[in-house]
Amino acid sequence: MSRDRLTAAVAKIAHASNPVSFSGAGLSAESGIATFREGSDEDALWSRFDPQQLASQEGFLAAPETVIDWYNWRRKTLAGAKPNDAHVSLAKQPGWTHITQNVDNLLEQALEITGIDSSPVLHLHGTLLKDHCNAECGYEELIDLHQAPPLRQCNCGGYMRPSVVWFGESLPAQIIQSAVAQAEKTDLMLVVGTSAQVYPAAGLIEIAVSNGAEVIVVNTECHGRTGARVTELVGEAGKLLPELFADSC
Ligand code: BJW
Repeated sequence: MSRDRLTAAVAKIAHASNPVSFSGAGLSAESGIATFREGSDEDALWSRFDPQQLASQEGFLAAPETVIDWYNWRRKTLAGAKPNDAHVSLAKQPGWTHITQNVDNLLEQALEITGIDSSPVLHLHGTLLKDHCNAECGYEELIDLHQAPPLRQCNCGGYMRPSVVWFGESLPAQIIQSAVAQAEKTDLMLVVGTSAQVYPAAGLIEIAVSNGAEVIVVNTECHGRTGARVTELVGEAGKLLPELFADSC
């Protein structure tokens, strides 16, 4: 990666007045959390399981126990995970809004560690830290990641399920509305570790670009996103984010 590009990105961050981060699974990869779509990576969740089947209402109704076991396997990994240098770098920046597709709480943990926990984190795809009733009776429970319960029924008879957003389900209305509003008014969006294939989340980048924002993309793979205001930095988030923010505080 060219030093000039990194220098240009550092300058863009320094000049931003209303910066936003938009992250995906790659942000947590260096914490040992598997990403979703990297087929060659033996840790990629979906190289071993069919995501469309597991992360959908149809998949859950067809094989509820398999789906819950899959989520509990992921919860166990998350229970032992710690924020990495990328989370910590983001968390150290005052005045940022964080929009994430991730269902882990590693960015919040980093915000707690750094003491800058007033920065909002908008979780577009929900959280692994909670379950709710799939029959939509409104019942929900916090989950201990170390001891996630097996498949069980709610008092109303419906199955309990993770409070994440599956394919074909709507994103939480207030969260996506806030995220769209942030994407419309930001002057700098830092896009970290996402393949940007899942909508409507990925559309936030297009919203920011079309509203004149500078966009910095940090990813281990080159996504070839082009445009006068787009800077692509290829490399690991845990290495690049500390470099990007080195001079800012
Ligand atoms: C690193 C790195 C390192 C690695 N450093 N980088 C418009 C067009 C087409 C389709 C649709 C559309 N609108 C809606 C759809 C349908 C669908 C969709 O988008 N499908 C596409 C797959 C085509 N969307 C939906 O269904 C959404 N709902 C919806 O739109 O509701 C309205 C509606 C209702 C009914 C009918 C129609 C519309 C819901 C989407 C929910 C997504 N849920 C999941 C699962 C969450 C629960 C769980 O965790 O199990 O969210 S899917 C999965 O993908 C997860 C992620 O948040 C999401 C995004 O993945 P992400 O984060 O980008 O991960 P990867 O693995 O793809 O990428 C990782 C990247 O990191 C890679 O690029 C690496 O290179 C990089 N990387 N290590 C930096 N160290």
